[in-house]
Amino acid sequence: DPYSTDPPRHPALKVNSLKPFNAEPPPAILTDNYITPSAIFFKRNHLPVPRVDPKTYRLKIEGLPGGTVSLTLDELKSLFPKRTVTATLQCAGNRRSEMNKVKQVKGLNWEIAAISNATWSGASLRDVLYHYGFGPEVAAKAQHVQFEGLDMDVTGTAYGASIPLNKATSEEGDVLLAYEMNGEDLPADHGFPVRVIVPGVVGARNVKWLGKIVISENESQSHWQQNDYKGFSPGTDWDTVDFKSAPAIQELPVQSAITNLVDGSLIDRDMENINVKGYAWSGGGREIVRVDVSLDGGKTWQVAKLQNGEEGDTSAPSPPPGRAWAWKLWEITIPLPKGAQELEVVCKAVDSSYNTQPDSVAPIWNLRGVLSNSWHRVNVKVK
Ligand code: MTE
Ligand code: MO
Repeated sequence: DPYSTDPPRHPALKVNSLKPFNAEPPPAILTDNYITPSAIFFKRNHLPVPRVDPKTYRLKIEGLPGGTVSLTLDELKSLFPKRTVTATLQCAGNRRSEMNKVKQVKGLNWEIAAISNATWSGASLRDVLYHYGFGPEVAAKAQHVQFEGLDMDVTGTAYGASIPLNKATSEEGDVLLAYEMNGEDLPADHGFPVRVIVPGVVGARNVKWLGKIVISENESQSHWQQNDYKGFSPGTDWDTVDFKSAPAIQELPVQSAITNLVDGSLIDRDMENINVKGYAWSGGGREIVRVDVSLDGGKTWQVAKLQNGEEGDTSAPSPPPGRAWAWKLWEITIPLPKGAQELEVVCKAVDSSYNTQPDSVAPIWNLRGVLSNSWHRVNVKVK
């Protein structure tokens, strides 16, 4: 069994698939902390977890003028300043289960917690590339940076993905070769000893157990870059889909969800107020500027209070424009409407480009069930 060396996992996780391991935390605990504890951070593996010996680990870099670079873990840690970024990762399939209710899609049935937030520390990819000779001559010929994992399928094919060269090499891209998560060595499930963190970009490009970086004219040719993680029209089916016709997902659209209320649950009619909590995040470093909450399915709205650091921490600075990589948690207390027997609680977020979420799932339905970001709706009964 290639999965026999997978690490132990936290029992609170809701498992979507055991081999490979895919799991999300219960929504109610997801937003207990601004920084998600690593043990309950969602886990999305396509393959068995590779067990990498940090002493013999080498990170290879191809496509620079001096030929292939081979870096040890110690070199990565000692030659480059350690930088820390707080960044939210979200799987393209987060909230896929809501698409499944409209019409069956192909993929893991994620609910609302294939998203988590951590602090990541490591070397800046930009620093490393410039150190080994990246410059205008390389930039003139290349457009993409490919990443290859050390995890492999039975045919020996490794997980792979790529990002645009400019994201990888610009100062404002904040791309990390991370060796720490939440102040500790990366856990086995999250890419030990090194993973790439591409803030603002879909989880799939944040390659774990990083073995190789290739600066190239081409995108990664991997299945996951070419034939997966792309969006299509609701009218496209498996007989007509042409994966070459759509771009690979990079930056994700604006997202939010309610975490403290369960669909179909009861609330006591004697309660004065209802408290609604959740998360909100947008891709591409676009900051969440507002979250609207409705108790009547979207007829009337109120604005939630945003939190961009641990609760009670009023010193959390606003990120520089275009570099808001971390989610915001939000909360609102609303008087319980008199006489209401049922509430349709809804949230929607607005990002710094004034993008907002679509109101329903059907118009954004797609056969792979990705990019599911419609208004999050939870029905509760008042008794
Ligand atoms: N990297 C490797 N090497 N293998 C993988 O299966 N899964 C990707 C990405 N990086 C994956 C990978 C996907 S689809 C997501 S959503 C994120 O890792 C999940 O990261 P996490 O498990 O740390 O939450
Ligand atoms: Mo993913």
